[in-house]
Amino acid sequence: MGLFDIFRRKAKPSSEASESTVVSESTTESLVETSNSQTEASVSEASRVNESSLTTSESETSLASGSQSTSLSEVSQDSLASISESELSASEVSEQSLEASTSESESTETATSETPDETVEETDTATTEEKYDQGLKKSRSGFGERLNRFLARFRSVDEDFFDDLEELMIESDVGYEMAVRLSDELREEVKLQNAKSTQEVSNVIIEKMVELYEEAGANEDDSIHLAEQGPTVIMFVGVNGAGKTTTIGKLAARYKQAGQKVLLAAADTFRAGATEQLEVWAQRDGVDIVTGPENSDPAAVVFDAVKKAKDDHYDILFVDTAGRLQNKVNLMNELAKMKRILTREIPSAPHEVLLVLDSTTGQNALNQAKLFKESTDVTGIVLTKLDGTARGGIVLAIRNELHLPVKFVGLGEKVTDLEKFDASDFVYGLFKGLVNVQ
Ligand SMILES: Nc1nc2c(ncn2[C@@H]2O[C@H](COP(=O)(O)OP(=O)(O)OP(=O)(O)O)[C@@H](O)[C@H]2O)c(=O)[nH]1
Ligand SMILES: [Mg+2]
Repeated sequence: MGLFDIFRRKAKPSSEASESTVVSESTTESLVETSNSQTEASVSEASRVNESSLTTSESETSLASGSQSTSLSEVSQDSLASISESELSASEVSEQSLEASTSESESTETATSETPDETVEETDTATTEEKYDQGLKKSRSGFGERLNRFLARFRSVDEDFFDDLEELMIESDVGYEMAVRLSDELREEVKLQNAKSTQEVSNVIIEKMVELYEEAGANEDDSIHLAEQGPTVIMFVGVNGAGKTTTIGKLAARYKQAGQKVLLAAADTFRAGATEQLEVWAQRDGVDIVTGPENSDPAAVVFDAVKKAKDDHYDILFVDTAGRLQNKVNLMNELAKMKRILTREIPSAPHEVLLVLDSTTGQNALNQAKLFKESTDVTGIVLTKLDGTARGGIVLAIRNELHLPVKFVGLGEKVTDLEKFDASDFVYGLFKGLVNVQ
């Protein structure tokens, strides 16, 4: 669907736009329904052989510092592609990289005290569109309005214009590759459409951005894969502080409300207080949880949980994992071990391995994603804290550089602040007010 179709449809008053309710539908029912219809969808993302390689220590430093590193090109040829999920060989994995990337978030050790202050019963009347609208406020002013100011300043669309536009795009986290491609294609497009006024040029830019975005995601499957029968198992991975536990808390509430029997596995036995944090969510959501002692083997928790899920006929099992172990080898080995146990008990499990990324960390989140993708079969992304970043362009970079579907977005800290990713809602939330559809 073209950009202007999205804007025309959404701009209609809701009484006229019966169609738009389909897009903005965010009920848990629709969530579950969509997923059900996709049960046999392939895990092609997961099985795709990864050709890129592990970042070297230079880029690890940048991971640790959270800097806007451009060291993606500085990768070693130390590829992880050959490592099968069950045979993660310690010698082939860089010891420090995840340690470095995770140690930056020491402060989130206190996350235990940050328990959800909402209950599931809380009524939330905001529609998906309103939530995107609210959640993308910062990005809109940071990215969208910056674009607007930039356009207003320019008198002629010349080389300087495209250079500056490219820079603005990179600063907005759309990714280097995307920024360059965008400005290249825009050169042609602006000429082709004979765009002269600020509004015309703005429309062309945004339209092109959406076009490239849609093109990059043509084969993406953003549905949630459910088990054909028996429990669906969804594992959450990602560095500490990314929002794994919070996302599980939010999702569990949604599935519970949709009438599903939900079980949580507190397989982060590493961080002090992590189990208690998930227990608080379980209690508030009114769902069951399997826990283990601190520092015990997380795979044992996973084993107990998957057995319980099978024996007691749960519909869905969410597995929370540690964001940090002593080093990357341990973390990746733990994840592989958990997956092996799940697969032994339920051959089709895990049905999803969702990588949780903190959008406020920009390029750093992308670097982390590349590391995880190389050593774990990630099936999709949960992009959290979109409400806290002014650079929503990261959604474009994820699609363009990672080729992993964003399946959910976190738009706030409340239990209701999680939405299934909807490209139309996202684009509209980001550029609303900047595009003239007359
Ligand atoms: N604003 C905002 N905050 C979020 C969102 N998702 C998570 N958070 C906050 O991010 C912080 C860390 O979230 P956690 O869920 O504890 O992160 P985690 O990945 O489980 O971290 P570890 O358990 O340390 O590995 C918490 O304060 C959450 O409330 C979001 O979408 N928006
Ligand atoms: Mg956690």
